[in-house]
Amino acid sequence: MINSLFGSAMQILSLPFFGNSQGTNSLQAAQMRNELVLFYQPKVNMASGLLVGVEALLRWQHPSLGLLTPAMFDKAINSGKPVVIDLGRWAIEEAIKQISRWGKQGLSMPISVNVMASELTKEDFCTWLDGMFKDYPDVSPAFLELEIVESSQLSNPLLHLIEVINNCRAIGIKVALDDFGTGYSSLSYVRNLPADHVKIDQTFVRDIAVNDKDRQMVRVVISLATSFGCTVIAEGVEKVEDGLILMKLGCVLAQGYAISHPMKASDVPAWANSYKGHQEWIEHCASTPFCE
Ligand code: G
Ligand code: MN
Repeated sequence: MINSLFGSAMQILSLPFFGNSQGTNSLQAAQMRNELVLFYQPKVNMASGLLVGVEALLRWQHPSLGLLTPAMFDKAINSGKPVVIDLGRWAIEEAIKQISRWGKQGLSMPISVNVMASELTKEDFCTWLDGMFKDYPDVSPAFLELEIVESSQLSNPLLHLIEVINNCRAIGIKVALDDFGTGYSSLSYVRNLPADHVKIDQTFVRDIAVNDKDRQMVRVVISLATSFGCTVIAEGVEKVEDGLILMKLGCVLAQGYAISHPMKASDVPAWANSYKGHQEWIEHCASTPFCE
């Protein structure tokens, strides 16, 4: 198991040498060798055709295996144990730097970052985050969104988590509940955690055109989320048809291969300038009363 990346310098320095290490510390070693990068996947409003932001997704540019997604990390590390990726603070810092870089190029682009609930309650997250925004005064906290993935630690102190989220939202940071519907405590999360968005997990979206149960599930999640004042975004939208079904169910925000695969930071500005929306989605909305 990979423990916190933010352990003491001694821990980091005492890693078995970074070179070809195949041990449990390989992800840390990869991070030290600058092999970890963030790719960015657009999130759009299907009704208006507008780009609303990008999600930062972790990738490992492995020296021999090539570009790896987190699902492939296990194989690369080969430790026989599940890899716990708690690189939330590193990813947040990278995202803030990227918002700043894009801002200087004239691109205003909110970024959402995946963080485990357990990372938010560790050490003093709010003080650390405050420090980040002091270091990058050109970045508005409103451009950062935290996509919270449920922690598997049942002992996770819920009150502390709520306090951290409230503090983040008080300075303008947006909060999304990620992979919604898959975790053991999704229902209590949406009840207890103050959030702006709920992200419908891609496993419910994948077969939405053919699986009635998935469609009902999405319908219920939309109804639940909106009744708690959250906006819903669907991930894993692979076909234009899936987007039309989602819009009919009341979800206009989407992310997925039908829009774009995740891409390098340097490809985002050109993509953002050329994206005009999907005609079928825009036309569907134009002909539907009360479409957002
Ligand atoms: O739920 P989470 O945000 O962790 O999932 C993001 C992952 O899903 C990323 O690794 C991304 O590459 C992948 N992904 C994004 N869009 C799609 C899609 O439309 N289809 C599939 N199968 N995977 C996707
Ligand atoms: Mn996510």
